Amino acid sequence: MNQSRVTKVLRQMAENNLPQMLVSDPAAIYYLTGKWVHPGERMLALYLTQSGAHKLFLNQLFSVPEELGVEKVWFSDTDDSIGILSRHIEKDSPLGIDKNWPSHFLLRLMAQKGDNAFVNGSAILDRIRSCKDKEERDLMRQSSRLNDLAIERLIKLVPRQLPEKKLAQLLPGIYEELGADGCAFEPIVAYGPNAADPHHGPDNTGLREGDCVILDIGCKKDSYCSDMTRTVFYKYATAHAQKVYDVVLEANKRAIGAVKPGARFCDIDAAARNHIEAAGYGKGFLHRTGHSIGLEVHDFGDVSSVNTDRVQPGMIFSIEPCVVVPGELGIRVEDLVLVTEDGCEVLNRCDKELTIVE
Ligand SMILES: [Mn+2]
Repeated sequence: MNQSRVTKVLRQMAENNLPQMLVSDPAAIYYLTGKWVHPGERMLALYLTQSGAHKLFLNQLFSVPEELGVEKVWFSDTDDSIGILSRHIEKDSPLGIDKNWPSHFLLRLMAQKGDNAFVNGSAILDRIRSCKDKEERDLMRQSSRLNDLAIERLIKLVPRQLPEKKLAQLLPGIYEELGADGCAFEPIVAYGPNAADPHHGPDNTGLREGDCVILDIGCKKDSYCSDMTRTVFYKYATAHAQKVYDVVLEANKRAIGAVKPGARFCDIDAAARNHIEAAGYGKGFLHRTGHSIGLEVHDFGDVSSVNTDRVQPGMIFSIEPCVVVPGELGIRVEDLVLVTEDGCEVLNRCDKELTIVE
């Protein structure tokens, strides 16, 4: 167990009058124990209690180190896992539940422990995880460094004129050569009009001169995710494409310029969105400006017009304004930023000025 993280969680639980909590999200359990368990459909839960008698409930099929620093309660596939869990939960006392715990577990537990007040306990861990500690900041830097190197290699391969799918298929090999632990998500490779779909799945589309090329890629390194987008052009960029590119790049820079402790996420979103709207492309900015990232590509918290939370040092999130023009093109420029004491550190150093590859 990572004692300093567990202590932070217990302190926040106390402030929220929560004596006990079940953590079931594998990423949150990794965050607290340093061990990944991917239980599939089987039950997995870390029980945290102010009494200090924490317990990890897990199926015998999964192995964890002997010295995990927490008592283990094992069960088999034929045991009543919820019945075993419920015997360890304090009666008449509120219980925090993970927001993503499958309802078939929760409903059975509620039926057995009707006297407990069940509350969403995720906000506590989500907020603690949103501010990365020193170790995590270094891991996030390393992951983004590898992603910088990977996208530079991928951009060099664009002139081969491979279909989108074939170019995307080269990425896992690049990550492996660089020492990353694979893709953090399905890479997006989109040419020309396909780039107007923000989540375009790479297909057999071929590359034509004048196409924009969106590359939205991320790797994992030591469990931490990177995520970056660059849009380059093959052979030439039309005057309109250049204009749109300038608008998106400036929106990216303005949003990054707005990142500092105390700023609200919605203000950062506005810094990008207002610029794009003023340029007349507001309808083409289809999504929020960014999302938090860490152990998961989309961690809790986003850079959107409705998030009035204030930014704090240690938070890491993406800045990824876009403009799509259906039938013609899509432009997105995405960097990860780490909030510092007086501004932010941009984790991606790969060039983002308009690039034409030949
Ligand atoms: Mn992203």
